[in-house]
Amino acid sequence: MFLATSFRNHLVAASGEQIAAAIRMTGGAQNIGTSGPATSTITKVKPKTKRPSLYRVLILNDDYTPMEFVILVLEKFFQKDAEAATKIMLHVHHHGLGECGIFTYEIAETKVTQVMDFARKRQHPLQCVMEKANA
Ligand code: TYC
Repeated sequence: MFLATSFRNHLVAASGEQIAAAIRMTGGAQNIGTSGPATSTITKVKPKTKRPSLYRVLILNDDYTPMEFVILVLEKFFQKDAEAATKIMLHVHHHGLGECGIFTYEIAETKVTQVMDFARKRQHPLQCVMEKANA
């Protein structure tokens, strides 16, 4: 609405909270003493918020970690109830690996560390890894 009458050679920024308008006077000293009106330029600035990359946290099967311990891990670190934890554990037992959850990088990294530390402390060979999720 301040883009009233005295602008020429300008780009008009659409209004809205995601669009910042950078305004600068152009011409500077050259405008002094000229007959034309002062000139301003309004430049659209792209909003730069990006969705974070996501990572899958996986557990791997082995021959020694007790089924009950894997269920406990899924309940304790991934907020699964007993039924969901049992399903995931059996999927891993039969297929070799399975997904515990999908998280941003730092949270996935923390989960992996927590699971690995917990398993090592109990002397179980359970392995937990993360991989970048698609899209
Ligand atoms: N295969 C293990 C057993 O028979 C159970 C197990 C399941 C281990 C899932 C690890 O991520 C795992 N005791």
